[in-house]
Amino acid sequence: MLFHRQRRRVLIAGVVTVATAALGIGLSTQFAGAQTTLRGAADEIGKDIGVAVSYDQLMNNAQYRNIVATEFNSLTAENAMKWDATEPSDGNYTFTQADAIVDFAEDNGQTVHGHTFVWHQQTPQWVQNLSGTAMRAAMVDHINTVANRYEGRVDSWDVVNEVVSDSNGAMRDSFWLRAMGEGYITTAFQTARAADPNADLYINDYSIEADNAKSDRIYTIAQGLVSQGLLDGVGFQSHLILGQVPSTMEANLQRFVDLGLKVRITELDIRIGMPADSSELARQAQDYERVVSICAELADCTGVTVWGLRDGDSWVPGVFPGEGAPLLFNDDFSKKPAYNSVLNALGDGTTEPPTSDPVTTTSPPPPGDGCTATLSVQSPWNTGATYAATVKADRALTGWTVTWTWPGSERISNAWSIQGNLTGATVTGSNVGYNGTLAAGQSTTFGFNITKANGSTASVPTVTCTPA
Ligand code: 9MR
Repeated sequence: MLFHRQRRRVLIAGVVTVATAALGIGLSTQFAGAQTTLRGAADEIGKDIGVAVSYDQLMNNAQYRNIVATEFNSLTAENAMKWDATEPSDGNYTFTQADAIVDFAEDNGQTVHGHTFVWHQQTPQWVQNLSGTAMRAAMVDHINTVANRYEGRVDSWDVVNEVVSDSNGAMRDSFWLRAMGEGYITTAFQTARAADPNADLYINDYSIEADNAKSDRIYTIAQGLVSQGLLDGVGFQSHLILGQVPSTMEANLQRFVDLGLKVRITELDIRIGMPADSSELARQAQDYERVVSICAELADCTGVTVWGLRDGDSWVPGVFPGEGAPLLFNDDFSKKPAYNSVLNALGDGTTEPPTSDPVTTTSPPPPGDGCTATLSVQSPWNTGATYAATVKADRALTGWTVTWTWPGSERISNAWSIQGNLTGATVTGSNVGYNGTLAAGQSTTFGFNITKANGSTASVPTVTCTPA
């Protein structure tokens, strides 16, 4: 694609302020050590760890807000961005709930994965009753209005959701298909692309985690959209059943990556027959670890979103009576075994030190200046770029400072996992609370976005790293 989205993670000082203007409630939480939060661990490996959030809980439950802000670096509205919530009647848009969630994400330095424009559920009857031509117009207006409103604030969108049926990979027989024919999918993507060229556009579905007839159909649709430059990623919802993580999941995701696409686990939950005993919870933890590891180890997997915070927040028991306990937190906000296994899969917030031969003793790391740091351009666009940076400790460190000078007019506009004097021609920044302590040989990361002269190349200055 021509444009790449700008990462909007704005954590500059390592302090998460759990507040939104809409909520009018402020609560500062010192960001815990990287080892102790999913967010810290995910940041270190450059992945999203997301959660689907409920507007009501975000409004009314301070503990919920606090955990959403400290444990996750990405949000999806579980319901607040769907058509019935944003345009309940023709042309009457209601953004109170969606705005509050996007504000919250912004206040807490989180990305937003938008869900969803075109779905056969939670779309009001007035849309379903329209003729093909009128339905097309309503779809275009809806996507334009919602995408424009959140342009620059929502990083990626599930443009269409669940367009393939469960029977043999046939297209879903939805009111969209009946009124508009299969072209409704292309129309949706063309509209979304034009409305927000910087957002990543996804096709999202369930039961496509394995290599099967349904994922084959998604693959064919994806090929067509890729050839038109309209698709950036595939969302694998991953509403899974205990013990049934598909054996082909990794290879299946890889074949979409091989099309040049990003992949993302968009709605992860793993349900258990109730009541869940401790061995089932342990098995669930293993299943979670496997799914998150698949994403952690696949460079083009952007991240994992869990579909709700606590077990009691989940949609599962309502739809599958007798099944439940599918998420990472208990209803009292205590962590389940699956929480710890997700943390493990994300690398525990630490980069593994090089493995040493258990028989021979290893010599201490060679003496150096203490640390080295490098910058790399992740995604450039005409007037800016996102950078990833790595700081590597040559010996045990309790903190670090990096400095460099931009050769031209490049300037940092926002940064994460680093603090200091960041916005001038000479940048001087230090670790934040959770990424200063490093063992010899260990690495950590920070990142930032820059603005630059239109069309210029994003330069890669040499960085000097000094231990604290
Ligand atoms: O979790 C959502 C639940 O609160 C809603 O009642 C339901 C309505 O259909 O949608 C649930 O989320 C779904 C998501 O939007 C699309 N994939 C399946 C999810 C679970 O049903």
